[in-house]
Amino acid sequence: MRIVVLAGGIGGARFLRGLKAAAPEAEVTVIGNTGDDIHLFGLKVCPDLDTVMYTLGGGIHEEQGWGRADESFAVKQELSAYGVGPEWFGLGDRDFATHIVRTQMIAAGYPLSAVTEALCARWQPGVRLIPMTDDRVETHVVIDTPDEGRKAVHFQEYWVRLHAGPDARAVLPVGAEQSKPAPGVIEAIAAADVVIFPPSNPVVSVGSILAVPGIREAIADAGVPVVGLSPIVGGAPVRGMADKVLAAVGVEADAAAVALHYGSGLLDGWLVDTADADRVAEVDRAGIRCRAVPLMMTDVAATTAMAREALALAEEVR
Ligand code: GDP
Ligand code: FO1
Ligand code: CA
Repeated sequence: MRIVVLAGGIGGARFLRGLKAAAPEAEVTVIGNTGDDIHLFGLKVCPDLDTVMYTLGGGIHEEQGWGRADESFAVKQELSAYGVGPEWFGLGDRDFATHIVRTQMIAAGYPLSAVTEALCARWQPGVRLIPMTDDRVETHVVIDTPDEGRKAVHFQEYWVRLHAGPDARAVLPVGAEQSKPAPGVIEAIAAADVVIFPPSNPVVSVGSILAVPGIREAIADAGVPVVGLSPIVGGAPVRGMADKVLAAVGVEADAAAVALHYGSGLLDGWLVDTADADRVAEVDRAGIRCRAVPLMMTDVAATTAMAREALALAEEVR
C-alpha cells in the first residue's frame, strides 16, 4: 500500500511513528511543511522536516518533541557572547551540524529535496521525506503591536519569541503562490492508495502545504480516500498555537470546524477524539465520514491504534 502523509512537525512526526507500526509493509511518502523554515546565522533551518527526520530516525529530544536528544548549546552561548542573536531561538550544537550540511549543499546548488534525501541517508526515517517545495516559502503572522502598529513577523518569531501571545490577524504563506511542488510530490499523490492528514496544525502545517499550487488539486484528483485526524481535542489544541492561527482564518478551535474548513471537496473521512463524540454528526452531515476514537498520542501503542483507525476509515470510504 502507498500512503501519502502531509506533515508538520511534532503532531505529524509522532503520528508517523504510529503509522509505521500500524502498516509496516506500506510505502509511506511524507510531504513536509517548509513554511516554518527560517534563516539564522546564515544557515537554513527546517524545523518541521528535521522534527520528522529526527523523530523517525531516533535522534529526537523525546520530551521536548523538537531538536536533538543529548543536546548542548555551546555554539549558541559563544554567539551570544559576541552579541550575535537571536537569543530567543534555541539552536543546539548537534542540530547546528544539520543546518550547516543543509546550507552548504544548497550553496553548492542542490535543491532542498535532494538535501533532505541526503540528510535522511544518515537518519533512515523509514519513509520518503519530501519537502512540499524546493522554493522559499515563509509563513508570516500579522499582529498588532503597541509600538509599531500592525506588522508581520516570521512564524517562528510569533511562536517562539512571542509565545503566540498577540492575536494573529492573518497568516501569510509568503512565496507560496509562486512556488512549485518539489519533484516527486505530485507523482507520490497520484500514485497513492490513501492520503492522510495527521493531527498537524491545519493552518501553519497542512495549510501551508496545501497553499503550494497544485498540491490540493492533485489530492482532489487522486480519487483515493483522504482521511484526517483532529489536532483539536475538547475545543483546544493538544499543544501549540492552532487556536490562535485558526482564529486568524475565521475557524473555531473545534474538531468539527477543522474538518469543515478542509471541506468535503478534499476530505472523505475525519477522526475526532472520544471527548468530541458530540461533534461527529455535524461532520457526517457535511458529507465527511466521521468517527470518534481516542486521539491522544500518549505512547507508540496509542498512536498505532490511531493510525489503524485512520486506515480502517479509509477502507470504509473507498
Ligand atoms: P508542529 O509543527 O511541531 O507544530 O507540529 P504539527 O503541525 O505536525 O502538529 C501540531 C498539532 O499537533 C497541534 O495543533 C496539536 O494540537 C497536535 N497534537 C499534538 N499532540 C497531539 C495528540 O496527542 N493528539 C492529537 N489529536 N493532536 C495532537
Ligand atoms: N521551539 C521552541 O519553542 N523554542 C525554540 O527555541 C525552538 C528551537 C528550534 C530549533 C530547531 C528546530 O528544528 C525546532 C525548534 N523549535 C523551537 C520548534 C519549532 O519552532 C516548532 O516546533 C515548530 O516550528 C512549530 O510549528
Ligand atoms: Ca511547525
